[in-house]
Amino acid sequence: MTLNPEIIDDASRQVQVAIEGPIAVLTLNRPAKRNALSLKVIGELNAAFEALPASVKAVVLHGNGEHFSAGLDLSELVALSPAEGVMHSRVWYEAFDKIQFGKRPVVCVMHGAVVGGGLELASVAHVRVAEDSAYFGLPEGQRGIFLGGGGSVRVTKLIGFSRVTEMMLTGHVYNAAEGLQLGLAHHLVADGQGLAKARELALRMASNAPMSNFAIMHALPLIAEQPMVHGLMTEALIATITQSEPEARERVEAFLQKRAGKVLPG
Ligand code: 1HE
Repeated sequence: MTLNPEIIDDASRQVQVAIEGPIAVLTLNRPAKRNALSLKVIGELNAAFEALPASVKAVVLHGNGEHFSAGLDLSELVALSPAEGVMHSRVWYEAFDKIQFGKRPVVCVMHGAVVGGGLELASVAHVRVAEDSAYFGLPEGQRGIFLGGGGSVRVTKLIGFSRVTEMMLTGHVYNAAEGLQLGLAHHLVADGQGLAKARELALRMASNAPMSNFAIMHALPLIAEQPMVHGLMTEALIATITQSEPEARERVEAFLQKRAGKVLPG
C-alpha cells in the first residue's frame, strides 16, 4: 500500500506524515490543544502506520508545539457510558499494538509535557529521546480517572509498579534527567536537538537486517513474558531463524573480511 500524497501534504491533519527515504517522520499536529489525544488523533495515528510504504524501515514520532502530548483529550471522557469507555480503550490498544508490534521500529522524541496518555503513547515506542524540557507525569489520580491507554502495563514494565503507583497517587512529576535515570528515556539531548537525534537513531535502525529488527520487536517482549525454560527455547529458535537468513551470513562475512564497522564507544 502506498501513501496518498494528499495525506502527507494536508496541513489540517492532526498526524502528519513525511517520508524521508528509509524513515518516516510522524508529527502530532494539534498544538493548540497541546497534542491531546482525541479519538481522531488516535485514528489518524493508526491509519498513518497502516499506510506507510514498504520502503519505510523505521519511524520517528514527535509533537508540534511546546509539548509532546497532554494525554487523553479530557473533553471526550465527559459523556462516555461504561461500555463506550471500554471501547475507547480498545481503540487506543489497537493503534498502540500496531505501533509496538508493527513492521518497523519507532523512536519517539519527547519534549515539554509527556503526561497521562502522552506517556502511554511514548512508552509504546521502541526508543525514546528526551529533550531537556521534557517532564513526565501520570495525573490520572488528580482527574479522578485511571490509565486507559495501556500505561498500567507498558509504563509499569519500564519503571516498575512501585514508581507508577507513587506517580499516580501523589502526582509526582519527573524531569528529563530523572526520566533518563528511571528508563523513561534512553537519550537526553538539549532542547531542539531531539528530532536530529531521533533521525540519526532511526536511520541506524533502518540499516539493520530486517529479520533482526523483527526478532527484537516481536520476540524480545514475548520472551520477557515467558518462564525461563520457554524463553530460552524461544530465543534459540528465533536466533536460528535470524542467523540463517542470507543477509546475516553476508553481514558476518563482511566483518570477517574487514569490510564492516567495528563496535566502538561513543
Ligand atoms: C486539553 C488537554 C487535555 C490541554 N484534554 N484539552 N492530561 C492532563 O491532565 C494534562 C492536562 N493539561 C495540562 O496540564 C496543561 O494543558 C499542559 C501543562 C499540558 C500545558 O499547559 P499550557 O498552559 O501550555 O496550556 P493550557 O492553557 O492548559 O491548554 C491549552 C488548551 O489545550 C486549552 O484549551 P483552550 O480551548 O482553553 O485553549 C486546554 O483546555 C487544552 N488542553 N490539555 C483536553 N488533556 C487513555 S487514558 C489516559 C488518561 C490521561 O491521559 S489523564 C491525563 C490528562
